[in-house]
Amino acid sequence: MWDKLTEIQAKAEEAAASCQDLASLTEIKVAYLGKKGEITQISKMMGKVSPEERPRLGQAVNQAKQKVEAAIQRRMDELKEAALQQSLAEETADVTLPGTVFPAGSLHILTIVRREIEDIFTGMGYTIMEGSQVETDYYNFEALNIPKDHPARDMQDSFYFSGNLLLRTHTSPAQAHAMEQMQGQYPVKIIAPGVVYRRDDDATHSPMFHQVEGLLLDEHVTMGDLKGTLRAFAQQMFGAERQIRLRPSFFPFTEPSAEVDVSCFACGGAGCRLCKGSGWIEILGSGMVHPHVLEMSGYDPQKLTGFAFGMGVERIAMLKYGITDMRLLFDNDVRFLSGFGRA
Ligand code: 2NL
Repeated sequence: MWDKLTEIQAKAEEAAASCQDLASLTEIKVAYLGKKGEITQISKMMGKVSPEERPRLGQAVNQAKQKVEAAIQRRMDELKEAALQQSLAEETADVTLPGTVFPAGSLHILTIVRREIEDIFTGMGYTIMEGSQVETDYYNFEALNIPKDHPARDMQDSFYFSGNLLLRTHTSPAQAHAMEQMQGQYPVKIIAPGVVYRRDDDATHSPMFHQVEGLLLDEHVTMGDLKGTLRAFAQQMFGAERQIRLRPSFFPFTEPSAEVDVSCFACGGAGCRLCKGSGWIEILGSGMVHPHVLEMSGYDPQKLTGFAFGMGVERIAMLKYGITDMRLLFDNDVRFLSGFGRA
């Protein structure tokens, strides 16, 4: 039996070592170590040897098993490695094949334009303030000098939750909060971008739209500072050659107030269809902060002055990118929205 065991082990090791593929290696494993395998058979004959010899034979059978298992494993590793090396040598990748193209998203044009406006003013040292969309009557109207009988306060014109709470109709309340928080300290130099709501819905009005307002409070701030600041904005937004002009206007929260026009960027000011022959295009409203607004927010109008302005992001975007129908901005048609590139 001893000789037989030695012989089987040698045969098995030799078979494993010379085996050429994984399938026959599995067959070899079954043939020697399987349920009816040759080595298994020997271990089943244990009863036929004398009790004294049994432990030694048991040990020898186990050792033979381990050796054969190791030989099979070694050969398996060799065959797998060889297969890998062969596939690495044979397989080539065609790097000229077109890859899978995933549709890339892009920013909404209003986001692009809002960021352009923000970048221009942060470049001039302004800080961005985002207020909340739900406001009280006080911050949306009262603190901005909008009297109780003003038409904007009508239910027809604003979205109310209750008598006192409404969706902000402009971003000014964010600035009123900021002034109040500053507790009379200055300078205040902020812009307030964001969404606002009004009860309008037609070809040129959306009930939800976007504004960017700006506010500068300090000693000795003049209308000249206002004009220089807005000219710098207009030139960065619409071209270095642009000029601006101020026309008298009215807002409850500024005095004096002015509409701001930019020289037409389509015709350079000569007059064309875009500027309706005038050479000028209205882009925003502005003015010197009303003394009463300063007072209500804790500032002394004898000590300091300030300017403020506000613009509609939709209007700026439509002008700059030649969009003729505002509804395109809100229809979510990807064929339109993806036309502005830039991710
Ligand atoms: C427009 C005009 C404007 C302001 C907004 C403002 C804010 C505070 C105090 C004073 Cl806290 N003024 N904002 C001033 C003038 C004009 O917006 O046509 N917006 C689209």
